[in-house]
Amino acid sequence: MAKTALITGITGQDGAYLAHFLLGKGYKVYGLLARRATKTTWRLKYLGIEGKVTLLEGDLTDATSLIRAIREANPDEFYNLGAQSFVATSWRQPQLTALSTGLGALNCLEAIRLTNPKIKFYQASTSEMFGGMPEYPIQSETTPFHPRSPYGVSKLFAHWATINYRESFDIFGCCGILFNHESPLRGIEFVTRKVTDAVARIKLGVQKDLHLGNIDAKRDWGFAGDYVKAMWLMLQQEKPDVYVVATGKTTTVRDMCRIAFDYVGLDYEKYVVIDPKFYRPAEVDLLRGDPTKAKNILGWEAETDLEELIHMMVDADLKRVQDELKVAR
Ligand code: NDP
Ligand code: GDR
Repeated sequence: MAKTALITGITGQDGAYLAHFLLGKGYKVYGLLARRATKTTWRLKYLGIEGKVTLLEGDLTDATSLIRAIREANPDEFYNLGAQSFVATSWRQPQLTALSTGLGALNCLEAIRLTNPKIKFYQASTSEMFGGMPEYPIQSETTPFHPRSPYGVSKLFAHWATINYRESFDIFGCCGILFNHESPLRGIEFVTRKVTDAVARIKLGVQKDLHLGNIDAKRDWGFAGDYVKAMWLMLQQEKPDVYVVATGKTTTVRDMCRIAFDYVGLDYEKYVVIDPKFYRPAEVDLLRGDPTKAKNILGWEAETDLEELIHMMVDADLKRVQDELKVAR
């Protein structure tokens, strides 16, 4: 019989890719839709699945809405991808971040416990929980945590809440410690998309330069389309567990810029302006994940390298900006 999934954060980058992936596997897909003044379903539209998923109004900070959503969807699997996910914002809105990113996960777990404890639960944990400390140049499932932002602290609460509900109530709770993953559907505030959008605009003559913060930070970047498969695989195992999902390679923001500008024949050094406005109160300097466990147990491996990913994003942004310019004419 076809399975049913409920996804929080379905309007975000990962939610849209995961919904697309699960529909392809024959799932009935429900998504939690937070009430906003303007429409938020553009990513579902982009992937051609807007009419193929059922959206239920609710918010992670309102546990009653989660209980209602579970009653209506009656899911086999629950993916908690919803969050205030932008690290920089978490210093400006720490309480909101703790409520949605941290307590929101606890609300999901409680809603599952009170309705149907057999529902399998996926928590979107993050490499930000490691904090990129120099003594741990490669991070695995056994690396100590040292979060460096209100976002990282909130995610660590959600991570341990998931493990605690497994140990306390036997909930099938899995945590994917995902390293940065990007796509043409990435929010414009994140550095890869900010760069690929700027490259497109500079190339097409509608932007002069690109203001960035710390371009010496190193990240392990993969493609979101590959990473959602790992989320699903975790819930198909016999036992719930924690897995690092990463490429195993790390690159500076500077070199990522170089790849993007080179692709359209421009020299990044002529356009990138270092702007202290984009520095963070505490930085995560180096992230590089060890995906050995995911490979050995889930049979999962990243399939898209950084160059391919950035080229895909620049191509998508060139098309978007060209379309914008056509409409404006
Ligand atoms: P996005 O920021 O693209 O999406 C976040 C989603 O959460 C959106 O659908 C948003 O809804 C929803 N949301 C925010 N607040 C609430 C709330 N209070 N109630 C209900 N829904 C809410 O994130 P990504 O898709 O990139 O990431 C998915 C998850 O994985 C997040 O939890 C993120 O922290 C985590 N993660 C992401 C990584 C990455 O590199 N992308 C790496 C590791 C972890 P709306 O559209 O209405 O704002
Ligand atoms: P991150 O992603 O904080 O790793 O969190 P982001 O793309 O925002 O930053 C990556 C690195 O780039 C540096 N940087 C800049 N970042 C942004 N956004 N804008 C700039 O102008 C800029 N200049 C330099 C940052 O300082 C940082 O070092 C993402 C999110 O998706 C989280 O939700 C997720 O948990 C982690 O990835 C893994």
